[in-house]
Amino acid sequence: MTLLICRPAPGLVHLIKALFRLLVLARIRIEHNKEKGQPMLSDEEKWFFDLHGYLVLKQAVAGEDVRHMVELCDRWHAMDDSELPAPLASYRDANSKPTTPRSINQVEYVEQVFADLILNREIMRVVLALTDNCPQHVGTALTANTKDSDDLAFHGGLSGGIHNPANDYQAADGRIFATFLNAGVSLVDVPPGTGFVCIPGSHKSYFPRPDHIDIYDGSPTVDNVSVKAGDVVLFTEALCHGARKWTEDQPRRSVFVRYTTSYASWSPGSAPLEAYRHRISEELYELKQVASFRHRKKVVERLLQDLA
Ligand SMILES: O=C(O)CCC(=O)C(=O)O
Repeated sequence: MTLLICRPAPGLVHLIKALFRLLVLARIRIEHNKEKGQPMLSDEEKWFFDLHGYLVLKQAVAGEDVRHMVELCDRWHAMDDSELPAPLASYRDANSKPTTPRSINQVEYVEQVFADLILNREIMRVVLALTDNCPQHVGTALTANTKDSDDLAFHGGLSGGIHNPANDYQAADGRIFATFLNAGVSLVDVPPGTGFVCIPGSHKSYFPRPDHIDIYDGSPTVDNVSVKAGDVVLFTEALCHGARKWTEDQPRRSVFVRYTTSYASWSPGSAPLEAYRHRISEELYELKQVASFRHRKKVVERLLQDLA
């Protein structure tokens, strides 16, 4: 009688065996991917990123989240700095330089949608690969450009000499390694002729850029990347880049999410805000921390398992 109760049905045994086989296969795949070092990027993505210094991740952010972020962007950008809920703060005082595009930072401590954006699966897939699985989140800037905003001149770009390890770029042994990345998330459609521009390949150039080359030059020297709402332009900050003047009636709303390697950081002081720690998840708190290059963060382990 007891035996009859304990013996599992043959169908169940098959199911358990099949599940076990799946688990073993998944484990093998993770190990295999770890060995290859950069499992998360396709060969074509590696080729494109190495050649140009950026990737476009199409529709990486859900429409519902984009709409929510636009709403928050409009609400907060209509406020003076003194009225913003803590710990929101403008990068530069909007009153003293009114034509500088205004960026509002620390948004992830106030609204979950920005915390989710930092850990967005598609963005993290690329960030993990490029930082050799040692990322640190160092900042999130919710930015609005209007027709009255200044354009942003070219900055970044390499020209020979010693590479600063805090903003380095290397490609070798089938891998890419970059220590400072910016995921430019567009919350609106950006028509050609305006928005993000860069000099493709300038993240590994040897010769200095001639003085007359500027953000309004055309192809093939300058790439003007037109994107749709929900697309992400993920670039190495070693790339020479800038932004053309905005030409549309409705503001350009973007979120710039910045990541570095956890040990060679462009902004070593940008650790999590301890006073607001309770507002973010343990995973995000960990992602914001400095760590040794030998240390594998738990959040990275979890993401690698999810992505495998
Ligand atoms: O507005 C843009 O697309 C460029 C932003 C930029 O240059 C930066 O975040 O470093």
